[in-house]
Amino acid sequence: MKIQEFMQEGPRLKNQFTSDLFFRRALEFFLKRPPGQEWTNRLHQVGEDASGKLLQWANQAEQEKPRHIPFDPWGQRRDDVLMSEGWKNLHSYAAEQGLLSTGYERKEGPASRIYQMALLYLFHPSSAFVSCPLAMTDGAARALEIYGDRPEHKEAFQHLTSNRADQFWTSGQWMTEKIGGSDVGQSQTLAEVITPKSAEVATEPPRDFRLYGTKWFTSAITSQVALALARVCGAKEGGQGLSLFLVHLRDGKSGMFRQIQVRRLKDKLGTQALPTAEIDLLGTPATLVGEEGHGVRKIATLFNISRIYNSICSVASMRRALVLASDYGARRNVFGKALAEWPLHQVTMTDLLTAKAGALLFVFRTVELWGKDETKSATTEESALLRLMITLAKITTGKTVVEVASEATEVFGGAGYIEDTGFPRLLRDAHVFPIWEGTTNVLSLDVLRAVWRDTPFEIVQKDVRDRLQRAGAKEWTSERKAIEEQLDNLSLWFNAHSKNEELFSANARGFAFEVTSILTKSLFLEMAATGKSQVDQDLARRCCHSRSWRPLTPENLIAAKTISRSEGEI
Ligand code: MFK
Repeated sequence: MKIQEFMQEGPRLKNQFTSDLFFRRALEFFLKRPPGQEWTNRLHQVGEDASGKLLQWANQAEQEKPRHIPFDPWGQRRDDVLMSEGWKNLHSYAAEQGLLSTGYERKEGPASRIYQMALLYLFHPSSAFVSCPLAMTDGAARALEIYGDRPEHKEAFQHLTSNRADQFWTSGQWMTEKIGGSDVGQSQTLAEVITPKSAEVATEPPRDFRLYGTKWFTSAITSQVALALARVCGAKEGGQGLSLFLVHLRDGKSGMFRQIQVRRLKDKLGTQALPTAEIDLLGTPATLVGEEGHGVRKIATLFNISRIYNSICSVASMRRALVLASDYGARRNVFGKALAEWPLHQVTMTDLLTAKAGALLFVFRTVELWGKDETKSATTEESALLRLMITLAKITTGKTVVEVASEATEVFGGAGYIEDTGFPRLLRDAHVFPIWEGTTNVLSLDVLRAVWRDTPFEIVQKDVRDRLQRAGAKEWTSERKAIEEQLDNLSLWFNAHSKNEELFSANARGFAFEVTSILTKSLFLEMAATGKSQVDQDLARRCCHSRSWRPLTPENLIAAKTISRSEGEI
């Protein structure tokens, strides 16, 4: 007797642009019209490649991990970092498809960043984290555009924003040191001035330095340039005493590092195709970018852009996890019917898809403001809102992607736990998002800094109320009321407690999620009320009536102190 062997079909990936109807409607919502034909073709192409050749290159990059060769056979220091062809192809593709240049050509005016981030959204999940060097490159380009004042800064800017693979450079961001990545103001790297020739002394302050110190997390060590923080010898302590420097990593002729030694590549939980290194700066030549000082403020330009990338890539990873899980749900037969037909699975997926859709709206709203701000078409309130929303987007999407990746992996049962299905990698990679460019708690404290200094809470209130007004149709009255009530409760809490630093900071995470929730609901509502899609209406109803936050009271805080300090007792 021949037993017919059961074969489970794996999930399949279709064109990632054409099949993502919610994303397409969201783009129209923010662009206020469908993308033109030329853009539709570009997005279609990247969507197609994301399920084809990009995926193959990414798999190659993951299999042939970066290798550090510290010495040549004769003992001479080399510090070569060998990368796979797949990785290099992904770099070239990113340049040629305008993943960077679109943001700087600004052909679409304020909407240019929306188009650029749409490309990133499609590219990232099949990019083996080439998206990480792109994030830093974009941030560095913007910092050089604002602060760069030397011919070499302008030249680097041209390369960083080029759409020609043979001209395109990437940039590192050298910030984190052994003392950690959070308290940047404690950075210990020193910048020693290179004594200028006597003729220059009288005319301008010194610009050429040598850097000495250790940078502890330098992703993309294969980049051509990096922006680094260092303290000019004798400058004051803290973030204001730091300055921003441009480093050209390699000697133009020999291709060797310029007074840089790679200690080792990091052995990371995920993002293993990405060459993240520990490096020693041993008198590395560097030029000062802008005036001396205010390094943290200057590098904030860079890390804010990386945080936007982080948020877009988080949502893109959620999409990848969920589109695979959805496809699999239709193929997988269990207890007599398709997995997708089981009510509990449907509810589980609905929660995840709603979370992903909300996150997508929130980050693209952030991107909309970013594009307006950069092209000087934002109002003062919009620029202030952007400052807060970048941090909120990073906090909330970084947390959500971990949950979504974990749940989506579970949809596959034991298969999701097997390495070559790709799910373990997706899960490991997801964990970088809440850490890369600032942890959840550090950024939650940044939310306090934002509402105290830069984004008065009234700006959030006004943005929500304006949006609710635009979603004014009668059939949405109960959703509007639900959002208004949530906003009123939060406003009351904010007015009562925002000056109590200890209580506010203990509640910072909950507060960040609550503000994000309210803004997201208002976006869902406007999109549903002004559009025609039944799915969007269902999503809006589900999201708008979801539960809201319960802040910690002073009594809870006292209990939290006791519990958290119990030193192993619990
Ligand atoms: C895919 C990758 C895989 C590789 C693995 C990665 C593993 C992770 C490796 C890392 O370490 S990533 C780096 C993570 N670190 C960060 O992202 C930094 C986190 N810390 C913060 O964000 C702190 O809030 C901050 C360092 C900014 C606090 O520093 P300070 O010196 O206490 O800030 P301060 O005095 O409040 O602000 C200094 C200036 O910066 C002010 O401007 P002024 O100089 O004009 O007064 C602020 O307005 C400005 N500023 C601070 N935060 C800002 C900002 N401006 C805009 N946006 C912000 N968010």
